[in-house]
Order: sequence, then C-alpha cells, then structure tokens
Amino acid sequence: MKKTHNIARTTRRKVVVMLFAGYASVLAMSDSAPADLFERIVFPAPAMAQSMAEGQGKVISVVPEKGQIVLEHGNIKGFMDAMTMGYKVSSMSLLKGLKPGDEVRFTIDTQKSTIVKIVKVEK
Ligand SMILES: [Cu+2]
Repeated sequence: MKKTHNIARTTRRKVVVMLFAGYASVLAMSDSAPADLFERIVFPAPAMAQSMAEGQGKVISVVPEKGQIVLEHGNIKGFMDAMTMGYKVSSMSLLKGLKPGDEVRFTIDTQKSTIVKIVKVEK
C-alpha cells in the first residue's frame, strides 16, 4: 500500500509541474505577457537579490527615444567582456549631459542589463 501511495504522490507532483509549465508557456507566447514576467515565474529571483557590476567606457551614442545609451566598454568583471553595445538606463535623467566621446564610469544591474548609475570621468 505504501508503494501505491508514493506513486500517487509522484503522479500528483508531475501534474502540478505540467500545469505550471503549461501556464508558463502560455504566458510566454501571449503578447500581453512581458518576457520578463515569464523569466520571473520560471527563474524566480530570491527577494532582495540584485547584483550590480561596475564598468568603464566611452559613450558612442545616446538614444533617448529608446531609453538607451551605446557604450564601448572594457571588461565588466563577472558580467561581460569588452564590447560596444546599447544598454537601457533605469532613468532618462541618467542620459542628461552625456554626449558621444565622453568617458564614463557606470553601474549596471546585471539581472536587468540596465544601467542604474553613470558618471562622466574627467579626461
Ligand atoms: Cu555586451
């Protein structure tokens, strides 16, 4: 009897997992569900988890209409190799006063790949 009971439990768990996976994939396919919602459901981040990394680089362009800045940056330890790419900024005010050619130091939220702080470095 014990064996039967265990099988029933395993089956129930499988059903729960399948339902969950089905729900997550419906969310992922639906246009109304933001992609990051899917990520949060499938890979729930522990509360308070927010990892930051520091980088340094040069402004290539500022793209306020996309809330982005394109940087040519050096290696960002523990996050990304040196490259040129666009990053979202957490606030439009971060873009204020920046122009191509400026040397900057920045802090990035590595989970969101979003710059949360950026300061000009005097050359
Ligand atoms: Cu990159």
